[in-house]
Amino acid sequence: VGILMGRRSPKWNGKGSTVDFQEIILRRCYTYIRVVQPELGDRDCQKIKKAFTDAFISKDPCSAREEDYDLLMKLGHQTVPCDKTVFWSKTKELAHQYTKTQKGLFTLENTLLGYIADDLSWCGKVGSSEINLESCPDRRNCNSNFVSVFWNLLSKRFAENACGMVQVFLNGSISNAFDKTSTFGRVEVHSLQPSKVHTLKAWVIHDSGKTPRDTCSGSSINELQLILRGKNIKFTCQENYRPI
Ligand code: C8R
Repeated sequence: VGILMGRRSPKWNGKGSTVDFQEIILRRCYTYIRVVQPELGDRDCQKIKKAFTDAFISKDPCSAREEDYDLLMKLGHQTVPCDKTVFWSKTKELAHQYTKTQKGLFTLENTLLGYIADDLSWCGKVGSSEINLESCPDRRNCNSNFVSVFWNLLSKRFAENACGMVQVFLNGSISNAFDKTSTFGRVEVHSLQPSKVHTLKAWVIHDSGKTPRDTCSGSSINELQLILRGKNIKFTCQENYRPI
């Protein structure tokens, strides 16, 4: 053992599936529908667990398609009331604090499927019905991995369904508060429906103690403003929301 029978190096660059993935999604599903959002009404958590697992089990982890998640999206469908959608980019903690104190607001993690999947990792392997605990592909291996395709799809649907005034928390302590390669910049902004969304309100947040690196008058925010102008959606920007 040791030298001749050492551990093989992992196949993929990303970390393996979360241990107890199925138990975790089942438990989170029940917590969500019973405790977090009982208003949502009846959902079949066993079915949701099965649909989620069936989406990737036995499949090539680098060939995920949106269709793989069709049934899961159907079972997890949820509407967010107008004026209540909150997006974020590189400000996850802060956005979650905000939706915790301002009741009724929703980040994607405040919806059932976002809540279930937050911070988890998952993939399978061809020719096996097991979850891969060793490693999963990340962006270095392929774009069409199951985790990326899931978040892209869920984020797209979340933004397409938004209505009224929507908000976004951006990080002013990094060089591009609006990053067009992020999920927010690449997927969500472009999925907003001008027929439903009248205003996007951006909050540019500076970490106290750090020197601000981007502001409402910086060029990245200007880029965001131009995209919204093209869609006929009003844009407002404010720095440093504080009462949290
Ligand atoms: N959104 C995207 N990705 C999400 C997510 C989510 O709600 N929740 C988690 N855990 N993740 P980032 P971004 C994971 O770069 O790219 C939605 C994914 O693995 O700080 O702009 C949400 O509605 C993903 O690769 O932010 C939000 O508005 C990283 O975290 C944007 O998209 C993304 O982290 C945030 O995506």
